Amino acid sequence: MAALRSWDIFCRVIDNLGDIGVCWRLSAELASRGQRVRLWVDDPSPLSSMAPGALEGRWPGVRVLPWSRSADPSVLTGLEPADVWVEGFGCEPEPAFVAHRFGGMGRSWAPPPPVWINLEYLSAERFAERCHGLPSPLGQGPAKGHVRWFFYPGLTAATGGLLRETDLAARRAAFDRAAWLARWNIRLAGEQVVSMFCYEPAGLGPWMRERSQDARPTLLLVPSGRASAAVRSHLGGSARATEGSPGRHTEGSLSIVFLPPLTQPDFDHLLWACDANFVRGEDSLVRALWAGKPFVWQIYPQSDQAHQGKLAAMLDAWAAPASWREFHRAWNGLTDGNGARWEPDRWAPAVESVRSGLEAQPDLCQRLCAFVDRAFAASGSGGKQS
Ligand code: TRH
Repeated sequence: MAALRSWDIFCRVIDNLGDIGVCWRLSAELASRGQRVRLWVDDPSPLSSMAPGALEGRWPGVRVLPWSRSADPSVLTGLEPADVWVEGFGCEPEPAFVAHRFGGMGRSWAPPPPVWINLEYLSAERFAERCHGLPSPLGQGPAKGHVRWFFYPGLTAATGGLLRETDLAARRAAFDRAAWLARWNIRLAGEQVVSMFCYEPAGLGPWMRERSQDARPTLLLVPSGRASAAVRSHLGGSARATEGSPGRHTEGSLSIVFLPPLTQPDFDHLLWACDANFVRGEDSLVRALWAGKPFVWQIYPQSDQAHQGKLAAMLDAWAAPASWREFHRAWNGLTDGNGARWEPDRWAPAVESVRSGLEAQPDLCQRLCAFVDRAFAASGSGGKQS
């Protein structure tokens, strides 16, 4: 049983939904386990659809605060010091925030320093195991001499694991697919149902064309935003129109339903309702793993091409069969697509094997709380527990 503590989680939104998606999921899950969380974020707007009520202070255990206030002296003066700091993806808390906490160290009334964690990006590359849990001593600034710890999510026991809610398996088992689809006026008539959460993969148009000419009908469910714009750009006529044109758009055997912005739990429901899923970035990849349906991952592309090694390591970690691997390489623009076959049914056993292996491991929050407990024990301060 982990000690109950207070947490400051810092999030700067660089692009897309992943930064806030991960930081929110971590915040909400820690809170559901009794931890008290303040989430400092520079652009909280995606939370209005991802987690309704969070911005209005109606989320038990989590307070969402504007990033700018973390540098405001009048806010800092009255702020109860947190036991743990988690910065998402090296986002660096404001110098004023750090100075306020560490500047007074050594005074008789100073609280013990927080355990300061840098939560890194998910990767299956070797360095994640190598670097997970390493200290990074701060060489300058008001926190000079203190330590920040690297915490790497990952797929193995030697990493920080993956975010997973304690009630996830039970919720998935109780999920009523027909009822969820009926919310979007969908009644199935034998189609394969596929979700499409992607950037702008070159293979999207050809894949849609193939499905439209396939003997097997496909129903494509498309969440709003970049994915929706990408799919629309391959459609003709009215469906090409902007976000918000409701109803089904049909091209041959392919029909498409565009969805509004979903809550995070509903994003899971989308993945559970489908026979196969296209996902992107990191958080939706993890959700696709938990959904346990055949999926294709579009990795976030990096200008230095570092994503290529990251994709290869992930495919290795899944022991992906050849056709799954080939489809991934094509979808991520690493091949011309010749030879990549859409065969989700053949990928299903591998996905199930990865999912069940990962579910047997402790989740990220368990590992993070245990890590923090050990860090406090080693420092001799114990931290303040509630
Ligand atoms: O949005 P992303 O592409 O985020 C990416 C990656 O995280 C990448 O590593 C990062 O560097 C880059 O942004 C800047 O994909 P990701 O990570 O899957 O995050 C999407 C989140 O949005 C996920 O938490 C699910 C959530 N979501 C909803 O809650 N409702 C929705 O309707 C949709 C479409 C997504």
